[in-house]
Amino acid sequence: MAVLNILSYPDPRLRTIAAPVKQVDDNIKTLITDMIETMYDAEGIGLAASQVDEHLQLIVMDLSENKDTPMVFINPKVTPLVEEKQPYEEGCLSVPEVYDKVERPNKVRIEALDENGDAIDQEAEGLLAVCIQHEMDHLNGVIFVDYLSNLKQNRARDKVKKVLKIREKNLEKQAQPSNV
Ligand code: QAP
Ligand code: CO
Repeated sequence: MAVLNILSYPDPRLRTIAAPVKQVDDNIKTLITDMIETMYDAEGIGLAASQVDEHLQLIVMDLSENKDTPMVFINPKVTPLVEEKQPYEEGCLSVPEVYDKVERPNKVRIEALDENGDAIDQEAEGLLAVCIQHEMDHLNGVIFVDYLSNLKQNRARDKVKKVLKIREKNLEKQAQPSNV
């Protein structure tokens, strides 16, 4: 088990297109376990492999209250079931402390494989529908801030830079406990 490094916006590696998973083998199973651990450690509800610099079509998610129901989607295909789009306030582990509304269809069909290589075919609404579309975007190199105005994208870039700097400082403090 390992907590993986999450790439931050605007890292160009987040623009890489993910390749399909060919076989759900032990390497993929280890990656799935590590991604779930990474998502819980960062207090996220969803994580795409692209965000940990693994360019494979793999998504983990946990929308449960007690964070005890991880979901895995391998080689997902998402089809909108409604034309109408609804706004939802999104965030992203790769864009820390930036949140904004994005409009997406709020009912979709999800076809994928699970962690055992078994087929998933389900209809999703609400947060699951929003989250799977957000994570699918990552596999195609798209980040939620791409849907926002240029002004908001620039602000997001500045904000992430600032947050990362503060986090780095806090890590230095932790590493040097004599500096009280
Ligand atoms: C994607 O995002 C999502 O900025 C998953 O400081 C989010 O798990 C889809 C997070 C909302 C739909 C709606 C973000 C944690 C987590 C932050 C996440 C942060 C700490 C984001
Ligand atoms: Co994201």
